Amino acid sequence: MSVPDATLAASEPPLPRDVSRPLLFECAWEVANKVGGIYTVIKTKVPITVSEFGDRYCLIGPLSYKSAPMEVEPEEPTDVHLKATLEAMRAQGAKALYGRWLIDGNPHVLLFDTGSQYSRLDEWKGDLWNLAGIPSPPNDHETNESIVFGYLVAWFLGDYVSRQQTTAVIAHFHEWQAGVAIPLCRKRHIDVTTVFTTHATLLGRYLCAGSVDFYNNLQYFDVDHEAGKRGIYHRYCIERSATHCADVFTTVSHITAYESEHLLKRKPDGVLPNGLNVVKFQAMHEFQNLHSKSKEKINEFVRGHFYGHYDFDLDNTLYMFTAGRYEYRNKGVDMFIESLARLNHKLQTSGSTVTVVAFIIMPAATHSYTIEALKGQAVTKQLRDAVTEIQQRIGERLFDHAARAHGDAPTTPLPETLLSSEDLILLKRRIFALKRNSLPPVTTHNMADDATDPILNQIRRVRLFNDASDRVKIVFHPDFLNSNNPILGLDYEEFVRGCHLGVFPSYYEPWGYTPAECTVMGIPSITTNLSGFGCFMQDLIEHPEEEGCYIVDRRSQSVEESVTQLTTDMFTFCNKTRRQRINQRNRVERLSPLLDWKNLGVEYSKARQLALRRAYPDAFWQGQGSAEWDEGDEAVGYFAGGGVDRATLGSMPPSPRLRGAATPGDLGTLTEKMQGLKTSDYRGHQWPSGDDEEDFYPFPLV
Ligand code: G6P
Ligand code: 1S3
Repeated sequence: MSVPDATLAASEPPLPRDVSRPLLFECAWEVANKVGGIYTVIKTKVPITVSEFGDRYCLIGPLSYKSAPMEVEPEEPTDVHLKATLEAMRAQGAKALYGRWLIDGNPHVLLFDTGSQYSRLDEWKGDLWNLAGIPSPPNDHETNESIVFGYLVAWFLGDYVSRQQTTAVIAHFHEWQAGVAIPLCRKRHIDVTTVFTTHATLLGRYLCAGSVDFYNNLQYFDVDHEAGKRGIYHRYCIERSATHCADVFTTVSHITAYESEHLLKRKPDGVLPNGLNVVKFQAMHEFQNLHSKSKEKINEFVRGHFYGHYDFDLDNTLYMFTAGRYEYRNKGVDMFIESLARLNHKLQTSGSTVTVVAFIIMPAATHSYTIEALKGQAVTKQLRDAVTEIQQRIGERLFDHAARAHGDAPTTPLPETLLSSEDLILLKRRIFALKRNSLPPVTTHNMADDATDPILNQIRRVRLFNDASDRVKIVFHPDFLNSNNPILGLDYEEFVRGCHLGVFPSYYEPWGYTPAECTVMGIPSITTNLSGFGCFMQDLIEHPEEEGCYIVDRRSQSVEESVTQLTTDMFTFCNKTRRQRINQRNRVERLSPLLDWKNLGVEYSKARQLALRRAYPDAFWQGQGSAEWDEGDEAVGYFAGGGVDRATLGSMPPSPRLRGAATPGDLGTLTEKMQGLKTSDYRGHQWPSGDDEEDFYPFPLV
């Protein structure tokens, strides 16, 4: 079959498109389809994008018949051209769901059923090879999905702009899975302007997961060879072609910009840091109350999990956690566990009375909950029920005794008249059930691969087995959290609020939503200067650690030194008083405006404006477009930046000292300014530049 819209798309529009009120299609595999971090980016960004584009905004994603009914309310398109395009596509068998995504902002959403066009897979694979030289092996399901999805999106865009010829269209794509449409738009001359945002690079993720000194050697990698060796050459080709064919190429942090320049061979036009929807409570202390309430739920779990060995004081116990995609080395779990072992030693030798319970929340393949973990919750529940029952009976006896008090009868009841022998027997039975011969388990689930699981093996290596003498206890929960779970029954947000410290010592982390989420909930966190978020905070705040945002240097010191720094940071935290912890939470929470889409959304606006200028330069010369855009001067308007509202960063407790030029315009770094940067000028660090490039491959191949 010839590509349905190829001829239509190639025809020239009769008049220049209006760039002042463009339409925006934002396309990602995670639109209405939760897989990982990109879902959070897209979903939380919707309100700010809707406030800018209103009905001119539509998201495009894959159609999952399982999740769509919960996520989307079907609707007839009001845009006649869009309606006609979908009808034309349907007539050729392409199925799609159009409607409103049921999230904050209620945007239009268009979901394509890739299954409806699998019959064209081979033909499209051949076309992709002929058109862009991108190969595709037969059995890579994820790539096949991406190809069918990409062809459907390009088909849609091509047909749509052949009907709607008056208004400029921006198509913004996220990550390689949505990238196939970009070279198609370019090769077919589809009259849209494209932005490609990468949230990581394929090769970066793979290389870092191995034992390579990644950051010191980025400029030396033979990218094709490395991709081929890992069996991802075809995916890499899609990613690289999307990067190069897009009008504007962006990423989420400077560290990933540096990585992209070397691995994808294009310097990004700008950095679009990830934001969040920051919810401000009416009462300042409300988030502190939420901490207390959520902590009580975690206390409840801990009482059950450590039954029989619950010999520590919960009032003097701190909850630390790490969470995220199970990437053992990339997310720094190796370093976290090693540092916990050292922290344990430090707390023991310093005679500290503090207990730390460290949670690792990372989904892995499991069979079920362990019997021990379930039993722990059951026996403590039985104990609580028994105590409630006895309490009730004591209350009744006490009332009875008081009601019958008269004359010379003693007003104070004897204890044995209140607590009957039956009560005592019940209590003893429940206490007896709490006895156990084994230590509290380090994991809540039966792992599918217990013997080779890297987290369990590291715990075994450092011997953190929840012994009574251990001041640091470990709970590995290899599943997502959910308030309906029988064990640790809390939603993720509730869990984070109840903890004291998030620890994310990542080695590979383009952005890092986990510490950002901690910050907006007022929970201190530790991250690294190899994470986009860590570098971002370090750039903006003079002394991030004083604000409860600890940043471990994993860039300029040895692994041993980084582990020592992480251990010291955790130990310092353990020595804080409750008052100091409360203060620190207040200070952390005050940083949240820095992460609010209300401030960071402007970076996306800038990228879109640049895309319009690149695709329709004449429109800007003719005085069209945003009034803020002066001829030839991209530094005016959006680029000037609005400035973070420092008033909201407040006066009490002491406001964080921001570095001088902290405006949204400075947060992201931009386009032409970015192009002028030398490699070594990326924010956050002095990176090795190509200047001192040596002609050898200086580390072992893995
Ligand atoms: C919040 C509550 C306080 C509580 C404190 C516990 O700030 O408002 O009432 O005492 O949390 O803090 P901690 O760090 O000990 O969990
Ligand atoms: C990626 O998800 P990940 O955890 O695989 O995208 C996220 C959103 O941009 C980002 O926060 C994260 O660092 C990346 O790694």
